[in-house]
Parts: sequence; structure tokens; C-alpha cells
Amino acid sequence: MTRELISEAMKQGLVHETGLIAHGRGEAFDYLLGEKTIALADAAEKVAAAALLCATNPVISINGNVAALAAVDCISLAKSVPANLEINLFHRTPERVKKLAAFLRKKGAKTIYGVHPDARIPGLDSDRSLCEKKGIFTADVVLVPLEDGDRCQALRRMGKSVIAVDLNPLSRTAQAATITIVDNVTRAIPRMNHWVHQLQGTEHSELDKLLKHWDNTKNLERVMAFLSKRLNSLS
Ligand code: PTJ
Repeated sequence: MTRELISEAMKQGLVHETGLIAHGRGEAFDYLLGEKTIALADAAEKVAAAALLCATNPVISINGNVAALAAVDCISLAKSVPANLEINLFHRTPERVKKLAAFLRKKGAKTIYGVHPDARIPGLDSDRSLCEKKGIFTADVVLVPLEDGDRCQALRRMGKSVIAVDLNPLSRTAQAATITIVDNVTRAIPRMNHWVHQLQGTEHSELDKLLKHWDNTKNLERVMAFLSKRLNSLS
């Protein structure tokens, strides 16, 4: 079903053709995880929810694959936090931006940044640096499900907290993010929404404690240990 969604979205011009390759890579890692949210991912999802709730200007970045697989969930998460949505594409063309904005509106999104970019993420070449001042450019926390490594690193250099959802714990994005969620975007966004509802009303000082105690490198090491243990147990 997920493959069908991606394939259909590519035919509609929402997903870039390389999005299919990225999806296949994600599937391979998902098999290794057992196609479920492992406890280590859930812990990251909880801390990510805390980061979104503590943020001044949280933004959820939407690309073709994310729109195809998790548009409704991202819109719902944006409403719960509340956070802004911004279309931010690696393979940016005005046509794709327009199509994605129309698609998101049809799914219930109200304000969508990124359609009329007026700023650039420093240190990136080409149109993938384009963003909006009120959105990603001034955001303090950015959720980037399925990001490319360069952009994740560029956002970190701007001093932002970056929450990445990436099934590959070895990717540059996974390694560079502030909070890395090694889970499928289809499971990660609803789970973050669950944690946002659970943590809403908690004192910010308590949420801050969660953020201060988060060790992303340690969590990634544990994910890698989980994967090798699982592979050993299957062989
Ligand atoms: O729509 P655009 O133009 O912005 O392009 C989007 C893609 C995803 C094509 C672009 O950002 C890209 O090429 O990304 P990468 O560098 O291939 O990274 C995508 C990462 O997401 C890889 O590490 C995949 O393992 C991972 N991934 C793929 N599908 C999923 C996933 N992670 C979580 N959930 C998935 N469903």
C-alpha cells in the first residue's frame, strides 16, 4: 500500500523520481528494524515532541515523499503543537511546489510556507536553499522527515535544533540531527502526535530536563546495536 502511494504520487508529479530510490532504501532498513517502532525510536519521538512544545517557532518541513506518505499526519501534528508547515524541496521546481501546496490544502492545511520563498539557507547551492523568513529561516526547531545530509548540516550551522526522521541510522542526516528518530515516517509522525498530547500541559522546566538529558549519539549507538543483535538472531 505504501509503495502504491509513493508510485501514484510520483505519477501526479508530487514525488521526485529519486524519491522512489530513497523510499526503497528506507524499506530495506525498515525490514531490519522489524517494520515496527522500536523502544529507542519511541524515546526519540517523546523528546522530539517535547522540543516542538518548547519551541518559539517550530516548523515541519514537507517534501514530496513526506506529503505522499504522511500529509494528513503532519497537518494534524502541526495543529496539535501548534507548528507551521513549509514546503522545502531538494529537487525544487515551481510546478512541484504548486502541486504540493494544492495537495496539502486539499488535505486540510491552512497556512503553508515555502511557496513564496524570500530567504536562503546559507551554505547550500541551487534552489534547495530556498526557504521562507517567517518559516524555516527563523525557526528554532525544524522537523525534517526524510532530509538530505547537506541541508540538515546547514540547518544545524544556523543554530537550529533539527529533528530528523530517517530509517537509516548511518545517514549523514541521522548523524547530524539534534534528535534522530529511526522509524518510518508513517509511524513516527502519529507517535509524535501522541506524545504531544501526552506532554501538553507539562511544565516547560520538566520538558527542558528531557531535552537536556537527550544524548543523540548514544541513542544512535543503541539503535545500531539493536540492528546487529536482530540480524544475528535471524541468522
Ligand atoms: O521531494 P524532494 O525533492 O525534496 O526530495 C526528497 C528526497 C527524499 C528524494 C530527498 O530529500 C533525498 O534524496 O533524500 P535522501 O538523501 O535519499 O535521504 C532520504 C533518507 O530517508 C534515506 O536515508 C532513507 O533511508 C530515508 N527514508 C526513506 N523512506 C523513509 C525514510 N525514512 C523514514 N521513513 C520513510 N518512509
